[in-house]
Amino acid sequence: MRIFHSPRQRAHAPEKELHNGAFVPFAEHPGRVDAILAAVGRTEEPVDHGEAPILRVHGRAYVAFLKTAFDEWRAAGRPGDAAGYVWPIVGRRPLHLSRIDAKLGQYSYDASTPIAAGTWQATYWSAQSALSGLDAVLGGEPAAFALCRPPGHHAGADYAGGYCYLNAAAVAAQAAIDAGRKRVAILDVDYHHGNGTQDIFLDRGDVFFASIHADPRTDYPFYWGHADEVGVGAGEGTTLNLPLPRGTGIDAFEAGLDRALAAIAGFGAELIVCSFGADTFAGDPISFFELRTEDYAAVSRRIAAAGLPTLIIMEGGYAVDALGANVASFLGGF
Ligand code: SP5
Ligand code: ZN
Repeated sequence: MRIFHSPRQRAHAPEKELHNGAFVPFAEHPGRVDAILAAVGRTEEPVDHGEAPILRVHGRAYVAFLKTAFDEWRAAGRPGDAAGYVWPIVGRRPLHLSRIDAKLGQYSYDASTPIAAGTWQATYWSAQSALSGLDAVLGGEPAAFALCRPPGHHAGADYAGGYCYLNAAAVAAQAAIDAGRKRVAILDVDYHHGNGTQDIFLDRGDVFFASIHADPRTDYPFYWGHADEVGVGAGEGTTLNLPLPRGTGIDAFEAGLDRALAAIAGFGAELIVCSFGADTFAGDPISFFELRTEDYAAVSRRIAAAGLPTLIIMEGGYAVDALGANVASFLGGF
């Protein structure tokens, strides 16, 4: 399988995140990619598709913020990486904010997504890896893997969160539509709900979003991913949320997967973009599902059996010692 990744994605390396009341080492670190690269072997440098496909999904003001936030933070005399401390609750109408702290609140929703010196470069090339993977799949490959990092599925059109800045899966799905595909499905099998992806396509009838994830009553991102979120307007019925309880193992996970795949088939998708997180692993330090390394091959065989061209996008997975084997197992099922 062709695998796309740029070393420029390493530039993103925040030091700390706020977690359960304390600053702790940043869990989404470059060592994750090292572990995956050691297991999967040869990768290809993505082609630069420019900013246009990113701006099909993300707002211009948000993109401008991502580019300058770190410099603005340092210009304000702040140490470390840029992170917010105040968030709007009364609606996020466009405001001409000038202070960096105000902008961080406007364009993010949590305190675990700091912007570091290399964040823009890394998230830009992560999106380019997804776009190059899409090119491979549109060109006839049955499947391709975009080794995205930072991940993307928590990022919305104009917000960062959950270690995510640009939404690579959404950028690729939109690019597939723009390349002439009529119906695209995004299948999100990360432990966490892909709230950013859902928000981006919530009112769209041409992009189906299906997600299997930890029940948001107990798990991040809490405010999205409940079973009653089914889409709005032209997108009503093209969002499917399948929350599962902590402790879920492969049998219940596969039952959810089969429901998602049946819905995707019923929708008539021509292509699947799969947001893949290995944080469903039993040994994941921040998650509570019970999948084993060999289960990932079983999951991906079921996805491959749908018979649709599939672009795999790397999302979460924090058990670094097992991450390479888990990703290799998943790719092997294709
Ligand atoms: C892409 C993805 O999997 N994002 C997950 C974001 C979850 N954020 C909330 C939990 C943060 C836990 N941080 C723990 C750090 C331990 N060193
Ligand atoms: Zn996750």
